[in-house]
Amino acid sequence: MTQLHVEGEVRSPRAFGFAELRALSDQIGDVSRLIPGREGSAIRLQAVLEQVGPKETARYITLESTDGKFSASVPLEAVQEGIIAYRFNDAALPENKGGPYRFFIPNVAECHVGEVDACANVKFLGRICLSHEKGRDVRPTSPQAHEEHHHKPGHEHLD
Ligand SMILES: Nc1nc2c(c(=O)[nH]1)N[C@H]1C(S)=C(S)[C@@H](COP(=O)(O)O)O[C@H]1N2
Ligand SMILES: [Mo]
Repeated sequence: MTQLHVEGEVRSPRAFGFAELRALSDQIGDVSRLIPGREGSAIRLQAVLEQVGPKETARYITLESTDGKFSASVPLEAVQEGIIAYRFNDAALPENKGGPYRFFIPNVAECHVGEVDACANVKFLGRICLSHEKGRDVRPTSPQAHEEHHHKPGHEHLD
């Protein structure tokens, strides 16, 4: 089963599966209460980070898809409220919802408005890496690039 790897500038890098995330406290039973229109249950990013112990040097968080094709890197401080959706009806979050692990930033700006935007809501999340310098970021940077991005096969907006 796919696992979520959390590594980089942390004291105890480790991987989490459904059961490990389910066992943490700070569960969010209904994602739609934080992010209207989105379904499923989630765990707070902070609860996951507590397990690995970020080092003081960590300033950026890079969120990478399992296939390695998509990656966003944003200041750690800006995503304190971030959540990882991983559960739907007590089973793994399905792929059509960005599962098995999907990052969401509540109340985030629209695409291309500021450094942290909805483009950083990484689907099919496979790796979280903390670092001192900004990491790999392939988010589209212009409205045109964004338009093209969403016309690539397999990158349509999800339900
Ligand atoms: N793995 C992956 N995550 C991704 C993307 C992608 O292409 N691949 N696109 C991003 C962009 S640019 C946006 S705007 C949002 C769109 O999410 P939605 O389809 O759920 O609305 O997903 C983000 N997460
Ligand atoms: Mo986007």
